[in-house]
Amino acid sequence: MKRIVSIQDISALGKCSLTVALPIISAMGIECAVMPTAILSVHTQFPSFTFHDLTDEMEPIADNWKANNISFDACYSGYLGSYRQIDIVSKFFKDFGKEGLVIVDPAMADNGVLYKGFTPDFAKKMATLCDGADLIVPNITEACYMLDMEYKETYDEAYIREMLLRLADLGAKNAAITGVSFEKDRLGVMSYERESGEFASYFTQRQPKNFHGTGDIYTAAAVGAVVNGMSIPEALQLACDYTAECIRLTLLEENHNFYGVNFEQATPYLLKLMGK
Ligand code: PXL
Repeated sequence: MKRIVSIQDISALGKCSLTVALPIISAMGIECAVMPTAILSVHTQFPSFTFHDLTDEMEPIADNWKANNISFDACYSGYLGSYRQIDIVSKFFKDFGKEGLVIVDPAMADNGVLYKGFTPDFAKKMATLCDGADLIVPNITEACYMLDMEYKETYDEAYIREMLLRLADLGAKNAAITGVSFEKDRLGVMSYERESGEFASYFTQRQPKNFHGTGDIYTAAAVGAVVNGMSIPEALQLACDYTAECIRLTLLEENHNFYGVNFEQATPYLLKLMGK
């Protein structure tokens, strides 16, 4: 069986990071190991939350995995809770990413602003983690913070293409930007492969509302799809379709959560997309 390690926080309630990565990757028939970066009562989009940093646990866990001869088909990082974690994850990728894929989701911002607790300096340091990655999947806001580019609400394809080229210059083999929209009712992803110089894009019907945690769902599904043998553009498409379906199902519920989407009941659709 293939094995992925997901490096991000546990928001104990809130349907993001590890509480979505684990079930999604498991449902895709892949073992999912976890390296928790912090434990929060709820994610930081709630009015209040507790936060317990787990930086000190990460190196001992990695050392123990080394002692136990563990390897991964993919290592992927999401929400990191401290500056030091960026160096720890960078070393982790060097140690464990040689035989597998390295994927970075620099989960730290959306809608033009950084999440609570992050600074522009943190974003610059996160950019260093992209060097050598097989794939990075920032949204537009995260890309702007990492690249020092102006955040625009309205933009054209040239703006996204320039952003992708600059993301690739950070050292990533493939760069994808999520949450891209060139037409009012279409939303999706645009990507760039450095070696071939090829761009790809994929859009689905834009759902009438945005939800928290969708970036984490997107990345988990994309990583699972690549590890299951899809090409990166195919995996980015699958993740787009799956995330859109999660939002659609959420909106069917009258008193739906504000904090996360119905990814659970979209599982049969995810498996259908995987051809299972
Ligand atoms: O979904 C991104 C995310 C992950 N983890 C934590 C968050 C957020 C977004 O706000 O607060 C703790």
